Amino acid sequence: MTVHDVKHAASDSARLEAVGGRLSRVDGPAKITGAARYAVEQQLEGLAHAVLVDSTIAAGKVVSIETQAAKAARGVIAVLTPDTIMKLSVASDWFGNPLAPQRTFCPLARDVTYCGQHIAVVIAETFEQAVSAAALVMADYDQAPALVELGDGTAGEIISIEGMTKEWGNAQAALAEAPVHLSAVYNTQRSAHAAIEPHGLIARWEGDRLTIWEPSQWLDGMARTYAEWFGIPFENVRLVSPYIGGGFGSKALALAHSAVAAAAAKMLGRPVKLMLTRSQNFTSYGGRATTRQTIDLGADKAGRIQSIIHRGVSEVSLEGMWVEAVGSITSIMYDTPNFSSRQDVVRLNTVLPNPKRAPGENPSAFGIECAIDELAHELGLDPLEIRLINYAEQDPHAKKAWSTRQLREAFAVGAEAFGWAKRSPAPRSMRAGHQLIGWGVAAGAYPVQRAHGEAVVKIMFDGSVEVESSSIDMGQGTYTILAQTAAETLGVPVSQVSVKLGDSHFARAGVTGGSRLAGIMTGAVHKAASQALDELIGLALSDPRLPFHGLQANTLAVKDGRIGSPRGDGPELSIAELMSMLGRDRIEAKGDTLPAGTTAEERYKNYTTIAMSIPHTEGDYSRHSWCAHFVEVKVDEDFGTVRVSRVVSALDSGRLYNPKLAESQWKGGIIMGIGEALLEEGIVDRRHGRTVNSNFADYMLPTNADIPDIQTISVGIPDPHSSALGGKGVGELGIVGVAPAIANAVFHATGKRVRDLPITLEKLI
Ligand code: MCN
Ligand code: MOS
Repeated sequence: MTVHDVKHAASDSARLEAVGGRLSRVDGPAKITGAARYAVEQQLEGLAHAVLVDSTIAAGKVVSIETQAAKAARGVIAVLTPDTIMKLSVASDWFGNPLAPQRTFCPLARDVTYCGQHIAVVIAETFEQAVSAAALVMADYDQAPALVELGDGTAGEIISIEGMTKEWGNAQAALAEAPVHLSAVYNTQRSAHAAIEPHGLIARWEGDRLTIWEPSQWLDGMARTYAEWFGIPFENVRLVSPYIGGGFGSKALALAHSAVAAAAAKMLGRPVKLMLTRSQNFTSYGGRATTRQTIDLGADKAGRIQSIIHRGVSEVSLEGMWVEAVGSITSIMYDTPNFSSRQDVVRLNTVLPNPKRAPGENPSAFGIECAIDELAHELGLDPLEIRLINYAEQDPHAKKAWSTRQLREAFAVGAEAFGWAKRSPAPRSMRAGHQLIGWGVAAGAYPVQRAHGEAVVKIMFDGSVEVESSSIDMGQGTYTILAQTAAETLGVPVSQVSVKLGDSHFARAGVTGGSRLAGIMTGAVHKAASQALDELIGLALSDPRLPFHGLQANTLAVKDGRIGSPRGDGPELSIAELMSMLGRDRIEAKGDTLPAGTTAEERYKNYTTIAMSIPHTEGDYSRHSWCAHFVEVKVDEDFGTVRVSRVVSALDSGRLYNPKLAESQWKGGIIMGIGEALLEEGIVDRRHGRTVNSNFADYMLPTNADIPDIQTISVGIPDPHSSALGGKGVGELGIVGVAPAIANAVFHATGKRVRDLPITLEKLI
């Protein structure tokens, strides 16, 4: 290698490693070699194993629980029931609002509200002994009829969610006057998160200090919940979650099984490990709720929308609240002078549903993006053209300018790459032998959710850099983008940076949800690293023993791990040499993005609740990520089997911190959308309210053979209103709009409009 080659190679790797470079995951080798240790792989002295016993009815009372045989079984330490497990305090909600503080919380149920609810737990010396003894626990029930179906005669209490009502103009009158009408009902199914790593935890008490090893999307929020359950100070709880095998929204909260394990550990004075079985991962916590939405569209003959009336409903459990907000993007996709949207929930004997990747936005897109396709067909317009005719130049609901909206570009670039111009408009007009070919398009959006973040950056004596945050990486790429941010800000190679995440004793972080972590944490690390660098440069300039002292320079720069004049002339030292000459073992800076004057209480709230999240319409702008999916399907004319044969998606997530990882995120979302459109469905037995396909054999997920080549194209531009470094959300955007794009393609292929997901073959033949 010549000097020129070395310099060239250094600048290539600097580009790769800087923010915006396509660096491969820095945690990849640890995962591939097995060195990455997941939370519940922790080996502890004296560990006991807990196995849960679940209700086999969906509604009624546990009259008695027979535990004698289990207690007498080999290795059993204890069998706990609702009568014998310790009672906890009721924890506050996502916003930190206290819930029924006068009541106690029993994590094992006597009054059963869903099938699979935990009613007892067996703790034994080994896992096998606990499994075998749990099978000996027998419960007697007084069974009541279960409420299982959204919108049928057996449905439970209907609650109107007033805060989600959106109205402007006069939607009813405008609909009546519009020359063109469309009215349709769209249904989306219950679906599971299906993360590879199951839920579970290890709980250990030392006096009144609790350590929990548990996969978690929100260490600080979960630590707050444990502290409130057990009435101990927040600081006494430590959550550890260095790697996570997927969460998709399900791992943000401590759940009933978490409370059982922590209570058992306290009662027994031993660390306890509790893992949910694969089947319990379908029944112990909710997936995406079943939804139904009715859409009425009124338009003029040219296809301009005059009115949208939207009514949505989602299922919820008898206790607790989770709203799958199906009207969430209905109000922003198209320009309309008149609009009305309302949301209800229906209480059923089901487990409390959870957020799952783009909760609300995803089913919301299924309604509006199918409806606009139906309207286009009725008017003989191209589905792309009708979207441009109704293009919203500003947020029609908030009446604010978009921060950035590259959706027109997404339509244009996506259509070009897909070859949309070659589409023949009539349904059933494209085929290859026995296969009907359909081309469909749909758009999607996801709001930019923001909050404040905190990070610690340490420059060490040997020139290495450590970044610490209690935020997490469940596969999105947090380790990598934070290493890139620190490396770029400090001017050191990524190989010198180690990022430590997943410990609640590190600098605080809020929930990893709403695709907000990357924007928040790159901002916090950039700030902390800048502070550390300023300190380093300040020391280097002011210390008379150093060669920079006589230069009278007012600043220095660090490049490739070496500090010197920004012009590249004069003396130069490695960071390690500089630290040694300064006699320092580290320079440490804690940076946060909170406004000056933030109180300690607000700070705590910012990280342990979602009460301080900044609305996406704050100030002068409405902030969202945008996308357009173009899909080709092949439908077998005789059998009705649907194959997705091509996907081209153009997406606007603003500036990308790492395009390689962002593309992988988008593709993950698109694959999940294909599963939702064609395969996934949590099937509930209507007689007993029991989930019947609670395993990976019967719950259909897309595998490699179901997934075609997916092309993703970034059309984003830096958005200064959305984050410190100009990025918008990536993680959830990809799934939004996939299912309607596929449904629209299936209509184009077959002439059949399927408005109920998943689109299975019996709906087509
Ligand atoms: N990114 C980027 N440029 C941006 C924004 C993000 O390059 N402007 C890339 C980064 O690699 C970043 C990743 O995309 O690590 C995701 O960033 P962001 O959109 O901020 O999302 P979060 O980090 O907050 O991750 C949460 C999000 C959510 S809410 C769900 S649900 C989801 C998702 O991420 N669950 C996932 N992606 C997942 N990916 C995996 N592998 N597993 C899950 O459980
Ligand atoms: Mo994502 S569903 O907001 O964790």
